[in-house]
Amino acid sequence: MKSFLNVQDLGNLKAALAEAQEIKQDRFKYVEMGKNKTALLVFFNNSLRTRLSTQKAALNLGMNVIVLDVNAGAWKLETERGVIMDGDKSEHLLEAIPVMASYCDVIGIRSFAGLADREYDYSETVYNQFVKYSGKPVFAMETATVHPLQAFADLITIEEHKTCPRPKVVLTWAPHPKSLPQAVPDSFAEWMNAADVDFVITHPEGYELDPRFASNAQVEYDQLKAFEGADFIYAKNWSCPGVTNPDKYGQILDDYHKMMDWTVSARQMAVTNNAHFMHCLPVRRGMIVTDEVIEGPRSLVIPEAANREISATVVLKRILENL
Ligand code: AN0
Ligand code: CP
Repeated sequence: MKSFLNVQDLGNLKAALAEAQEIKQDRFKYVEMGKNKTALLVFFNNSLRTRLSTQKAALNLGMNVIVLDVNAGAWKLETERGVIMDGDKSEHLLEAIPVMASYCDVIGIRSFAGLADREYDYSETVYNQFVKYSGKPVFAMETATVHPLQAFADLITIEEHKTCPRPKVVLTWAPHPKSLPQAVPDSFAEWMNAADVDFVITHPEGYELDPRFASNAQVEYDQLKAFEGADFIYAKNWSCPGVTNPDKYGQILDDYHKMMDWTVSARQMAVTNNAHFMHCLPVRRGMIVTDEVIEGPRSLVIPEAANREISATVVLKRILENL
């Protein structure tokens, strides 16, 4: 594997899920594989889980790890070509990428959507420059439009907790005070469409996800109706993807105070099939979900986060196999 952005990069999903379980049984099984190989993890944005779980995954495989927080200690990087660099950015990605690549064998990138220019974000400008100019395998640790390590961990978690062959999985929008990227719901939708689940998306009008990720997934604008009989509820806020309303791209469409009936609470969970609650974290309690639901016996947020180590180990292993 030379690049990890989309579900297809992993090939057969059932085989990848089996490999995840093999690694979960013995996370150091392939500790010899990464000997004298170095993973560089580049963060343009904050992280708790991705930072720790990806480092742990690299250590499971016997790799060395270097972590760079671009905005805390490195030179501020210009990412657009052709600009006169007279602002606060001291170095261009076009030099920084080959330099960083010279010190490592694999590069992970966290670079969120700017949410100002849809075309810039949806063409994965920053990630693709790393692919083009590093000459090394590159994997997404949440880029402008995708978060595949999260979606893979989510799928592993659903596989572990499902009690029927084809569970009903509902992705629900929930309120948030700040504009957030669409990467998590984009990837979740893409991966659920590829998995053996009955998938429904629910959100207020105007938040339609890009069809390259949502594809033909069923959209139900009535949240309570969508929740009926669900086995898994996956909550997430996202800003306007600008599909039906390009001028609103990256914006919050209605003041969150008016949207608080979308907060996942016992009221909606009551119509589900005793559904598990999922969220990628970090989560704002009282906005996305009530304390009662996230602390309740059906909440999977902690095992879900723990599975990030497993998804990252499988992905790094696949990359190492092809170095
Ligand atoms: C980010 C997002 O919504 O994309 C990261 C989630 C994993 N969340 C925040 O910025 C709060
Ligand atoms: N879920 C997730 O990616 O969390 P972090 O932003 O803390 O890495």
